Amino acid sequence: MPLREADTRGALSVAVLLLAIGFLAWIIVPRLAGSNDGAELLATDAGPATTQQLPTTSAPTTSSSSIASSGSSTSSVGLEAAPTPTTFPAVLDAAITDVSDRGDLVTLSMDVIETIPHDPAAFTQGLEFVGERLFESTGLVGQSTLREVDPATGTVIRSTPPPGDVFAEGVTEVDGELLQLTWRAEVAYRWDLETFELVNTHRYDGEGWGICDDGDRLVMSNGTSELTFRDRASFAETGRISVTYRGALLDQLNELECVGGLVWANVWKTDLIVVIDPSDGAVVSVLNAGALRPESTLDDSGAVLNGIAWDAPTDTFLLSGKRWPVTYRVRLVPN
Ligand SMILES: [Ca+2]
Repeated sequence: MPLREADTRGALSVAVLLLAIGFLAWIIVPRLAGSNDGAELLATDAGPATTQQLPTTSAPTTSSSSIASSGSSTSSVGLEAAPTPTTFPAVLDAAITDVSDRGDLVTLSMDVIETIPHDPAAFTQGLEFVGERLFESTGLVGQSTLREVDPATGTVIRSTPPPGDVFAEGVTEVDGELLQLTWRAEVAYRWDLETFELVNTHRYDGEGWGICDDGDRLVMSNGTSELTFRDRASFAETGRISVTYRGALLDQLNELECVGGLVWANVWKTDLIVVIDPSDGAVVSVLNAGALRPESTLDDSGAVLNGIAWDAPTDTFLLSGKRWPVTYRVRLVPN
């Protein structure tokens, strides 16, 4: 019967197909079960460097607490494992934890030689010595001030608010005047140092964060990786440079201090200070100042290290922070 012949042929076809599948399974399955090639290939594609670098970046040494408090550690692993590490904060984590691979970088240590009271309400944006006198700029809308502070006692000698509801930023001295930036108002105020009278204003584009005067030009930060150079009298931009750490852009540059032809910079929301060669923008030194963070500020995420003033006669630095109850005088030494 045609129907029975078709059924027989169909059954034979199914049997042949099952045999073929069984044969293939017999050949292939033992090979897969007995080899790690597949797993190794996957691991390679995923990047073995990731697994190798995890222990290094997730278990930093004694500096771990300060780095963790800066909030920079959690994202470091992924960035560190990327083929081209680029921006903050991974590169700075590397500066502290990977000392063996720091190249020409000089890490700094500090000796605290004096602890000075500091107004805990001061949201410090800039510190500047003029001779033996200390000046400070504080921020926040409605709380911004320009003030003179006794560097021995921390007592506020005098204080004045900038005009309007601006958020003040960094300050530096220029030929007997104090130049004070604002965050987003795009205006800089020039104050008479002796009278605290406003003598001039300058307009600029974008944000203002930190400023210092190297004697020939002003250096200004704006929270990016760029430093802008400006004319000391007109405030006109004369150039700019990108700041890099091992060739990677470094942003969040905040309060500045010009010392010895180099530019010192707080890196916002970290316990780190970097030293920049303004000729090429390269970071040449790093200081981890995490040990300075007052315990009473640990619950205040905005109370970060900020404020660098170099005291030339003693070659020491005053370092403080936003809403810190103390300012420290430190002497820095290369490791
Ligand atoms: Ca400064």
